[in-house]
Amino acid sequence: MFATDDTIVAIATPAGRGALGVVRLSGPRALDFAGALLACGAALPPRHATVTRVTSDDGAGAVDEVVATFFPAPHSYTGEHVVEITGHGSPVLLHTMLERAMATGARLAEPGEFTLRSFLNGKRDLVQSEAVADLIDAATPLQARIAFDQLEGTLTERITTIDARLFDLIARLEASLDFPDEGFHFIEPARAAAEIDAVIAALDDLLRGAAAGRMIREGATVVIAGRTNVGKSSVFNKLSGYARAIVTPIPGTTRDLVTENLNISGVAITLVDTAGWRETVDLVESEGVSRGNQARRIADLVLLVLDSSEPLTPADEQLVAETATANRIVVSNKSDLQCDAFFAEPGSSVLSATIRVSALTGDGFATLSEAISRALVGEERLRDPAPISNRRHISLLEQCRVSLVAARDAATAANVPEEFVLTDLQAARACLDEIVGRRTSEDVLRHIFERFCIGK
Ligand SMILES: Nc1nc2c(ncn2[C@@H]2O[C@H](COP(=O)(O)OP(=O)(O)OP(=O)(O)O)[C@@H](O)[C@H]2O)c(=O)[nH]1
Ligand SMILES: [Mg+2]
Repeated sequence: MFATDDTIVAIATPAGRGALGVVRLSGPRALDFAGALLACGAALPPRHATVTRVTSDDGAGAVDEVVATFFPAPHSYTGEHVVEITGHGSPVLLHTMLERAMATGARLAEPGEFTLRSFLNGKRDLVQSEAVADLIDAATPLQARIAFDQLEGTLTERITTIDARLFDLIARLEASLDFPDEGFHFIEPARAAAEIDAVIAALDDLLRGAAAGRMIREGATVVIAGRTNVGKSSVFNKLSGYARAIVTPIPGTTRDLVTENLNISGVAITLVDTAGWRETVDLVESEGVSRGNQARRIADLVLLVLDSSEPLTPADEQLVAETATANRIVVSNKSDLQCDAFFAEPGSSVLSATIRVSALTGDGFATLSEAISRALVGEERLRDPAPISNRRHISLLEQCRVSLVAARDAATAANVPEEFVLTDLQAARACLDEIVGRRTSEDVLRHIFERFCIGK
């Protein structure tokens, strides 16, 4: 099991120089160990910022002026005694404090160990602990908003409500089983089935936004595809905001995959430019084309670029057909040029659904950006993000749903003993317990907290 009886220490601010740096101690002896460093000793009034100094090794002088704050258990981040010492953000000074605290007996904290302790001490559940890491890792304001909502307990509350309904149902079924001879049912099977259906509906409501939530949390891969010279790299550069990829009038300019990380309406996107699609005997180019094909297959969204100044070619048509079932936006580029021939194409329904842009003038790019975020996440979810976004939670909720469906079917079937219904309901509850961390294996906990930074 995890040890929580010792006192841990870490630098809580990022590596490198900064205006301020924080060393944090947590555990039963946090105050003693901090006191050994500070000119004021352990005389830190609770929850007050105390201006003091860090003494030099020999105790004769001082090495930094700091502000120290003592948060007595249980009213601290970890639920244990915590001391935070804020000094100047010099790596040398911060390491001096760290080493001195370790020499006195504190142990260097593992990644995420402060948050792990807060979880083990019941300060926050597993969903909220994971949200701490998500909040720190957030690359867009939308990601941060979802993480903060989860930290505040919105998802926990939804799960707790569902759990309470299951608990109540299980209690009534068990009571019926306890008094078999009376032939009295605390809950009739049909009533139980209806209640299980209501819980399934609540789960479905939660799961409805899961794909969008996951996309916002994890980010999406958007691949630009098209035949040579349609302006893929030009579109890529325009979306990226600078001339990242080489653009020339020569077909076959791009050979490799070129990637750029962007934030489009709050969605973190890895945008990928690919080699123009064509038959070629050039070894380098054909490797590029094959990498482009692979990228297209794993994309969350394909931007298929066409050149609206020219009639469609067989290569265009083949790509249109190939990407028809993918999540796709057809972009007709070069809208600044004469494009009569293109839009006069007979019978091509694709063309009526294209977004017209000009990578040269920037025309149509606002519409394109909106279309990208809408295709990935949906308009509604951008305004009101789903409460659920983490794969672990989603997969456990799906497992929970499977057990509930089995329980409902058992409740409605003739001659299925109530024990069967109960077993499935208990399995469903176990999934919910695992989400919030009431019943989570040590391995899973280790895995979750490993991704935290040191000092959090
Ligand atoms: N007029 C006009 N020219 C454009 C536009 N977009 C791209 N071009 C030109 O089209 C040519 C090809 O552009 P690229 O962006 O290199 O095209 P690509 O699809 O990446 O080409 P490959 O990498 O060779 O497949 C260049 O000469 C660009 O300047 C546009 O919107 N309008
Ligand atoms: Mg290119």
